[in-house]
Order: sequence, then C-alpha cells, then structure tokens
Amino acid sequence: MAGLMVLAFAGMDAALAGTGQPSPWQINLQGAASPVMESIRSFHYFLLAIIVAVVLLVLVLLVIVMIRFNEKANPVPSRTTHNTLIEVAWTVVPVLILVAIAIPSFRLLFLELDLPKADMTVKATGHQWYWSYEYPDNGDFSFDSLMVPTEDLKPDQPRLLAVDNEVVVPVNKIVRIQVTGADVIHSFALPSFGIKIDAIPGRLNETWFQAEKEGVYYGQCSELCGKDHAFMPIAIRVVSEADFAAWVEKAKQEFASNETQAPERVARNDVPGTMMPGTMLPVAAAAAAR
Ligand SMILES: [Cu+2]
Repeated sequence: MAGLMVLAFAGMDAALAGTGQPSPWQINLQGAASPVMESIRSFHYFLLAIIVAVVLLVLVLLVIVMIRFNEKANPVPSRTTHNTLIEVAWTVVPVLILVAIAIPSFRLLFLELDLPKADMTVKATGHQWYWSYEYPDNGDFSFDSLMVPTEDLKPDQPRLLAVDNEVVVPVNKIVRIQVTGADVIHSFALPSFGIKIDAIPGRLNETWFQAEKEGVYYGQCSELCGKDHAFMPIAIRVVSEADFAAWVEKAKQEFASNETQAPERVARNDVPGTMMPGTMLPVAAAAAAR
C-alpha cells in the first residue's frame, strides 16, 4: 500500500515538477537531468516508501490500542511488562531498516563525491552578488554572470533566474565544477543536476555533472551571503558539441579583456543603500571606532 501511495505521488510529481526550473504548485524535487539527480530522486522515493510504511504501521498500532485497550473495552488491564520476542524484534527491525537505508545512501554519496574523469572544467566563483566563471580548458576566458532585472526579461526568461551570461556546456560530457568564494561563503546549487556545494573563500571545492538533455537549467546561491543573496542565480545552457565549440570561439573574443567588467556592472544592477564588499554595517563601524 505504501508502495502504491508512493507511485501515485511519483506520478503526480512527474506532472507537477519542472526540469531545470521550479514550476507552479510544484511539491516535489525538480526533474532530473543528470545521473546523480536520477539517483537522488530514486533514493528519495525509496525513503518515502519506508517512511509511509512506518507511519502506517504506527498508526494502525495506535488505533488498535485505542479501540481494544481503552478503559471501557478493557476495564481490568493485564500487568504484563516484558516480552523478550517483541523487545528483540523492535530493536532488530529498525536496525535492518537503517542498514537498508545506509547501503544505497553510501552508494549515492560515492557517486556524488568520487569525481569521474572530467571532459572539461568550469570554475565558478561566488561574489556579492553574482557568479563569475572561468573556462581553463577552453582558452582560459572568464566572465561575470548577473541576474537579468525583471524589467529587462525576454519572454522565455524566468524571473529571478535568468542571467545575462549563461554558463554553456556540451551535452553528455562530464563537467567538473570547481567552486570558490571571493568574499563570503556562497553555495553553488543546481537542483536538476543534483549539485549543491559551498563556495568558500580560500578553498576550492569540486563537484561534477553530466547533463543528459539540451536545454537551460537554473539554480541559485544556497548559502545566505548578504543583501542580494536571492538575486545571484545560476543558469547553465546545455548545447550540442558543435554549438559549444562555436560558443567557445565567440566567447574567447567577447570575454578577451574583461578585467574591469564586474564593478560597473554590479553598480548597474544595484539599488540605493547598498553595502558594497568591504564597507561596514554602522554597528560594526561604531565598534571598530571604539
Ligand atoms: Cu551567494
């Protein structure tokens, strides 16, 4: 029965959850576009089935107790206190359930953390409040990626997720993502690829994905990093190998000299009252002056 309920839920979820971006009334994980996310989703449904079964068992036992052993139905209670068989069972069964969860859980952890041989590397650096990307294997160009403000959105661009310069990667290739932070801790997260990894200043974290379908996939910074934490989305465009090669040629020219790119574009994206990196909150400034 638990299995049936989970199946129904999974069916409903397939209809409701978008892939690459959230969808209205979505109640479940986003659709999978990488092998890791597929494993995360099946592990999620496996856990859901176990949880539903446990909850139903407890519910049934409680109802039996309430009906059969209430004061009216059972005025003279038994004084039984120990039952070796039951006590062994309610210790061993949960242990077996935990072992059954631990095995696929560790398998999934290894899949996520044991990087396969990568076809290419993209380095993502979190800034307050945008991402910048480097392509060391494809000509070593780099660029900043800022959110498109609502008033500038094109019809096919989702609000708060679209960016001016998307990360472009080839389909079906293993992409290693190296992640770091330039100022504070950010987190690089993209639900449909099943990746979420902290961007920590002074440290290089790595993860990977293999996008299985062409399209645009969106993610967001997932570590509270300041005022515009919610406005530094991640957009990855997955294209064919030929389109990727063409894009690389174009990008090499376009981003050839962009060392001063960030500050003016951050200023454009900003609103009055902004705290730029390096400025202090009034309270902190007062404390420093003391
Ligand atoms: Cu951030």
